[in-house]
Amino acid sequence: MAVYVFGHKSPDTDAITAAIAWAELQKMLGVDAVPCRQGDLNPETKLVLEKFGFDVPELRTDVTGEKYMLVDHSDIKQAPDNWDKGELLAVVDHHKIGDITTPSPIFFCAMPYGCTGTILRILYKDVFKKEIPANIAGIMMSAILSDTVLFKSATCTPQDKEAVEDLAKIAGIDKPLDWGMEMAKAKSAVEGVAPRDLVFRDYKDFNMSGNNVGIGQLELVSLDLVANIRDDLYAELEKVKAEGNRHSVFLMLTDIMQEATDLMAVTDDPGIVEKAFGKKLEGKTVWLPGVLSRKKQMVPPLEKAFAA
Ligand SMILES: [Mn+2]
Repeated sequence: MAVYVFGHKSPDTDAITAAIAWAELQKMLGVDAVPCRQGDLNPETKLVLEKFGFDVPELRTDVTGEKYMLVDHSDIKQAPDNWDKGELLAVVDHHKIGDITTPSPIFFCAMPYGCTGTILRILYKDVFKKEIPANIAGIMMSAILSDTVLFKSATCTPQDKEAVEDLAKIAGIDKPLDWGMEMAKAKSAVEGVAPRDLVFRDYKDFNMSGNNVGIGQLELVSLDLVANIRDDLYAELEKVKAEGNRHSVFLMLTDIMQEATDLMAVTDDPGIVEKAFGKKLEGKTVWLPGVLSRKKQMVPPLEKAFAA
């Protein structure tokens, strides 16, 4: 029986490549693992799969009656539908532990590194003692460059840098940072994309002290790219908030060269922004220097503010 491997909803490069790389390792171990995606690929992920010669994983959104594994998340809100009506066999993740539970023991591996790809390299090498195929090394390396924003993110660890160095050799990539910059440019593509698709390009829902909170992120090589569509993005955030009965919807407009985020917020309580970040909204946004990471610099202060 097939075992389906899922990254989170609104997949990013790590969610997709980790599903492929973990499924490949499972196949080496004799499991009939099939990588899946829960949504459309962003332009960066498409570029990565093309470069290293992988097909787009099949679309699946429900695991009723299926055996499955999760990578890059363990939050119910980001997992496939009916997660509790299938059998979860494994989790490999680098986020805070989520709210998924199981009735039996499973393989559960969480490490606080910058990317699931970094953990997968350790699992290949040190736990299951398998060679990493060159093309798999290429997508894992790409995911680490993406998740750590070319090593600039607060989430980046020495293990991530070591992994990129090693994986680049296996993949035959001479200058991984040059490749990372090419990926960043692809990820910045906003022209001709509907505002709704931009909001959901890299979007996650959270439950914060009983409040539905959505946080999207656009990583851009320059904020000029969105200068003309800010009002459209804001209008879309208002819609998303109303549709999902959400308390707040945030969109991080992250300038990866300036290393800062202009945080756009639609919220029932504008005070929550000041509580979390010590700065008031000015109009639609608040400027947060040094903030690149949703996981480390957005979610924890917001959760604290909501809990207070
Ligand atoms: Mn990740």
